[in-house]
Amino acid sequence: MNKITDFSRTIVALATALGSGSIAVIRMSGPDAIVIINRVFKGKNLEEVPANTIHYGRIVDGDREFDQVLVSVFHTPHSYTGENYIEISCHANPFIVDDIIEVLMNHGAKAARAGEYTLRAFLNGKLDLSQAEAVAGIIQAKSRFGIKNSLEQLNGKLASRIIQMRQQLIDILGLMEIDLDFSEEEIEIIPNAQIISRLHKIEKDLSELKTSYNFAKLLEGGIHLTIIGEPNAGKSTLLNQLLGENRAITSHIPGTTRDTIHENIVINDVLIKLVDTAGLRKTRDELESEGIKRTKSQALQADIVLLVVDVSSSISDDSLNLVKESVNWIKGQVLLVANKIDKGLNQATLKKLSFFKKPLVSISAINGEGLKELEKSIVEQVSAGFEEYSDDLIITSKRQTEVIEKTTVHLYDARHVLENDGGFEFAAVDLRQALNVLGEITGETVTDDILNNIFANFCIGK
Ligand SMILES: Nc1nc2c(ncn2[C@@H]2O[C@H](COP(=O)(O)OP(=O)(O)OP(=O)(O)O)[C@@H](O)[C@H]2O)c(=O)[nH]1
Ligand SMILES: [Mg+2]
Repeated sequence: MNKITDFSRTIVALATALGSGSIAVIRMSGPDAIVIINRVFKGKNLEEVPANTIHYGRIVDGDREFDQVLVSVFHTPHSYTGENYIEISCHANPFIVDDIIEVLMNHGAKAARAGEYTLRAFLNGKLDLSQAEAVAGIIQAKSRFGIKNSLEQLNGKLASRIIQMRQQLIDILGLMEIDLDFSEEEIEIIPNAQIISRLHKIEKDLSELKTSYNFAKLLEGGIHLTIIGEPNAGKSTLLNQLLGENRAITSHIPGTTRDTIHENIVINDVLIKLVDTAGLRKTRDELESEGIKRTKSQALQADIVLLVVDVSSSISDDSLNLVKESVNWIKGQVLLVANKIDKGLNQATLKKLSFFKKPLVSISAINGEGLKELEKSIVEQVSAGFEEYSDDLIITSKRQTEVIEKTTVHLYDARHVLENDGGFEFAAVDLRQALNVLGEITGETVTDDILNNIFANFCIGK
């Protein structure tokens, strides 16, 4: 018996969400899946039908009928789990689902644990560990971006990259071992420097993968975008325009917005968490001061800050200083937004703003002119931290990132040994560790504890 799943037992669970609906799917996998369903299925003899076929019939046990169903039949090894496997499509009523599962259990199936189908699929070599994680990733993704990444992982993109890197390590180790065999004879098979540079390259590839995780996290969690600027610059008008609704109060009176206003929008499938804030200026008003404190805190937390300036009128020295200071203390990306262009451009103001080296984004918050360009700039800012990637392979799991970190430490140690002329035999120890750890991504080298941890995060029926 395998320690983490008992392959001799047939497992059953609901695969679709619990609740009422038109159809629910119950899946059963294991050596007796077809025998068990056949005992309660009134219709064709399912033990005699060909694989990959669907059959209409009724689920009946004794004199009790439970539902009219469709049963899909798959034979080992050509199924999701690699075992004999059936799917029952029944009417989605929780009583019906419960009863059918109970009947199947009475006839020999046992309740599946969380992730047990995908675990079996992994153990039977139907998918590697990164693909198994991708299954959970697809289901849990909070954006289309997340789904796309997980789908690519399910297609084996990450796995093939990791296998390639491991092969490079195996090649290096092989050369080092040959070199050691010939060490008595003073024949150098591969120069130290060449191994060092090859290790460098692998470390760099791993580091890119690791950064991609931060990027994925940013996009999955949404981009925090804060609108700041002097009072009356048109921040609230801009928020309303981006939202397409009259959410925030706007007025010609400076200091209209006192508290922060939070709303979400989606641009190009990316969730943007918008925050409108109180205008920044020196004030004695206690309430306004509190508002300005909040503005600063929101701007500090933001991934992107829209710094709005009214470019239709002359900018005061105080306001200009405020803009300059903001650019210094903001940690995220800054977009300088030139507003109110419908009222004309004040050339002196534009000149004063030329200290800002990046192009301004010109808009009219009131009539929406330039909004599309602004949205485009926002999207460009989002992908700005991403330029260093030579391809679009993105890691979505924390576990995978940790494996990469551990691998990098071993590679660094190996390289360090070589750089200090420590000898191949010592570097090889670190390299073997790196190779071993890296294999945890695809599951080539993996312990039961790691597997239990991963699959415990799945839902029942996956
Ligand atoms: N002509 C013109 N007027 C604008 C534009 N954007 C905003 N306004 C006007 O400028 C005034 C101030 O706009 P708000 O959006 O309230 O400005 P704010 O930056 O939120 O101001 P505070 O909340 O006081 O910090 C209002 O009268 C708006 O109608 C614009 O693009 N063109
Ligand atoms: Mg406002």
